[in-house]
Amino acid sequence: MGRLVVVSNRVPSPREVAQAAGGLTVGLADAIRGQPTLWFGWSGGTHGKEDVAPVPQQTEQAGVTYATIELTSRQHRGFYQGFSNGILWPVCHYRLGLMQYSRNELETYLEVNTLFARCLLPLLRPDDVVWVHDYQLFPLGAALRREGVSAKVGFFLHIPFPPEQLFRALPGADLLLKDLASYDLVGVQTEQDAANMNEALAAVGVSVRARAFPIGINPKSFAREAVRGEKAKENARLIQALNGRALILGVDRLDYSKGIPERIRGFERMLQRFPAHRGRVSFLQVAPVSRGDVPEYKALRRQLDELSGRINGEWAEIDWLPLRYITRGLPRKVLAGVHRHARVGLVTPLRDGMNLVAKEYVAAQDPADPGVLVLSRFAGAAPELGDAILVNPYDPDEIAEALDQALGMGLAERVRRWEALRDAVERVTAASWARDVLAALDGVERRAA
Ligand code: GDG
Repeated sequence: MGRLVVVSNRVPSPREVAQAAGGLTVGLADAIRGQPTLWFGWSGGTHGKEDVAPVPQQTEQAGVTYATIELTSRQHRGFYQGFSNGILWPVCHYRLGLMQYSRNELETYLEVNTLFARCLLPLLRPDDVVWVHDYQLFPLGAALRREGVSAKVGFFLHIPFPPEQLFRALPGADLLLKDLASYDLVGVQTEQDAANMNEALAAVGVSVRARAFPIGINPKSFAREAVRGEKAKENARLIQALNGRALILGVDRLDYSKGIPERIRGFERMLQRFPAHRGRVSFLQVAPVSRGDVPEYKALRRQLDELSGRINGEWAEIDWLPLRYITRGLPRKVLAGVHRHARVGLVTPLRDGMNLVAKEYVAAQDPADPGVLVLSRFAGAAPELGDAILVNPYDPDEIAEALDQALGMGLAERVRRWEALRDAVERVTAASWARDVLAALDGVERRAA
């Protein structure tokens, strides 16, 4: 295989890659190790010169060349905040009603994809293999072909792909689907996503077919972090504050797809219906703020501030706080340690491409005394993690019953379920995911441009 060219909206800094934080970075860091790689994308910065084409800034570290461009603030607003996060994100998460469609933003989205293609073009070599990531870049393959690129180009969608009828309600959907025809390989997370996308592609007469490549984590390294993290001083303080009470843990970017208010209501329903847990459990929700400048995210934050305040006001005792809610991110090691200490991992997205947090919770457990995963049926991870307690996240009673079941579960059943989950988490890792996608891309016939 030739040089690997990774394209993603944001390019992680070399330091982020070295520390290998999220699943995507870990997977790619493993895949690119020892292989000449160019990583291209947006720097995260903006410039004010509308009429000047940006020049990629390049840095090199450990065999990887990082090439980034800046966008104007108009481009950033329309492409990123607007079309990517205000329109495509809700539609792909089955939330058509939250889409704030604007034709102007669709145009800026297409414009920035063309800009990416033009800026990447001079950096490409004929034998490169290009791997494009995620919903910000649906049209990039077609834009590269228009610039005359004949290299193999693959695409991977990290978020769900909704049913055909839902996706095609998005103005511009047919255009995005037709652009997918320019890729030599289209990968999605689950068989359901592949079926949905293939129905949509067939409806617009595109012959390329999507295939499922579920993403994984690096379970061994997360388990090591968890053992170290449980001993970190932040965790000693948490354990002391819990004073022997069982910990229920939620960890999500503050995003409406993650079902955080629904989950908190499920926890409250548990307190109402199962009084034995009052005073004996504590729920910690870690929810680092993300996309804080998109209106729906601001509204969600207000809603959560109010809900968490009301629940603590109503249920707390002078020596018991039912809910801890943190909108800052925690260091990865600390977080891994908290996962290990949690009796229940509560992962209830309304819809999620995969959800790496569920896999991280499993990897972090103590094999001799593992906790219980409560997982939404609508996470992409659910088909692989069927030995969790699966719930419908829209039903607070189902969440309450699952929490009660999890908190009361005996050691033998916890171990049996956890061993099955651990096998699943070890079966597909971040590295094997990246290898599988690249092997498939290597194996396909180059399509006509
Ligand atoms: C997208 C798709 C798909 C979270 N809070 C903190 C923190 N995190 C880390 C988690 C995990 C990552 O962020 C989140 O990954 P998820 O997969 O759960 O969710 P998205 O960010 O929505 O990711 C998703 C994924 O892409 C990969 O394809 O699975 O479906 O939506 O690694 O641990 N990390 C630290 N502090 C925090 O407070 N350090």
